This record gives sequence, C-alpha cells and structure tokens, in this order.
Amino acid sequence: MQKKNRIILALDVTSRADAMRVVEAVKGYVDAIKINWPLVLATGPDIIREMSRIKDVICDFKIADIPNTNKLIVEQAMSRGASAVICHGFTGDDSVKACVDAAKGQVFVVTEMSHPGGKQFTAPVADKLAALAKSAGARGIVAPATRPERIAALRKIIGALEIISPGVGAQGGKASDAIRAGADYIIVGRAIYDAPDPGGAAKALADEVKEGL
Ligand code: O7E
Repeated sequence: MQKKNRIILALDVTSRADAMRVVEAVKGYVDAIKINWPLVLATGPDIIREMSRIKDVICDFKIADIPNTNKLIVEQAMSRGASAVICHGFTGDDSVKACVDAAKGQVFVVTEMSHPGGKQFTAPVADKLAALAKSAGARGIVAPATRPERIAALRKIIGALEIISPGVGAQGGKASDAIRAGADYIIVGRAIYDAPDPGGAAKALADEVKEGL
C-alpha cells in the first residue's frame, strides 16, 4: 500500500455493481480498499481477488478465534490476493501471532473501537492491545478518528507501527484531526460510497488530509 492520499476506502456496499461503481469513481484518491463481511457475504470471496487487481485490499474480518482457526481464515484471505488483514487482540497473544505468521506480518490489530460502545470494553484495554500488536510483530493498529486524543496516546505505545483510523464522516470524526493526531491513514466508508458524487467526496477528503499533514 503506497502512502499517497492516506485514505482507505471501506467498501461496505452489498452488490458487485455498487462496488465497481464506487471503486472506479474513487480509485485515484484512495490508497487501498478495505473489504468487510457485507461485501464478501453479498458477492462471494472472489471479490477479494477482483478488487486486488485494482488496489491493495485489506480484509477486515476482525478475526477473533483460537490460533488454528485464525491461521486458516488468514490463509484464505491472503490466497485470494489480500495485502493485509485485520484481527482482534482480545483473543490473546497466541491468536494474534497466528495471524501475524500466516500474513507474514501484514496484520492490523483493533484497539479502541470508534463507535460509542467502543468505550465500554475496548477503551479500558486499548493500551494493552496496542502493546500486544507491537510485541506480536503486527504491521499496525486500528484506532478511532472519533477520539483523536486516543490516536496520539496509542502512537506513544506503538512507536513506528502504522495507525489506520476509522470514524471519519458518518461517525463524526474529522480527517484532518485524525491525521494531525498521528494516523497514517483514515478509513472512510459511508461519507464516500453514500455520497451523490463519491469521486468528489474522496477528492475533498484527500484535500482535507493534506491540511492535517
Ligand atoms: O463509518 P463508515 O461508514 O465510514 O465505516 C467505517 C468502517 O470502519 C466500517 O467498515 C467499520 O466496520 C470499520 N471500523 C469502524 O468503523 N470502527 C472501528 O473501531 C473499527 C473498524 C474497522 O474497520 O476495524 C478495522 C479497520
């Protein structure tokens, strides 16, 4: 994933036609496509391969199982052309390491989640989850654009690891705030794919990211 516009598209649409329409409109403004369950369940897993021909794909299956099952899930994603995967850390270091090994390090670990409920269980252990991401050899963490001060705090724990940050737009976070706080990339879904002009929305976000640099 080349760090150019610092935007990862969260492609949470539920048809191949919508996916292609949005990706064609925004591909010049985003650095990667994040694929989650809605699109995979709607269109089938080969959408990973198809999208990977256009942009780097991050498979966001929020993998959260025992080490062996984690390994099997990651292998399925990587064999279809994913560049990276996202896992949860609350399952413990052996489960995260299984993902890291199977993805050859290309793993992002979820820390504090961006929605209001993220404060309930994930926020109190987010520092530990960030430390686990680092010790397990992950590529980076997921941290909330809705709470930029938490991005800054988690950055101190992980050092040079990457931060990808959801919560911009529909969830109330601002792109420039997240980047200024230390995010490497923002993750944006509805503010792009639900916009009347997804290309224009992505371009405006790319311009706003530059303000935060
Ligand atoms: O709110 P949107 O529409 O911009 O979509 C945000 C995307 O980021 C969506 O795919 C959601 O599943 C994901 N996300 C969060 O919104 N909050 C989190 O705390 C974590 C994620 C996530 O993607 O985790 C892995 C990056």
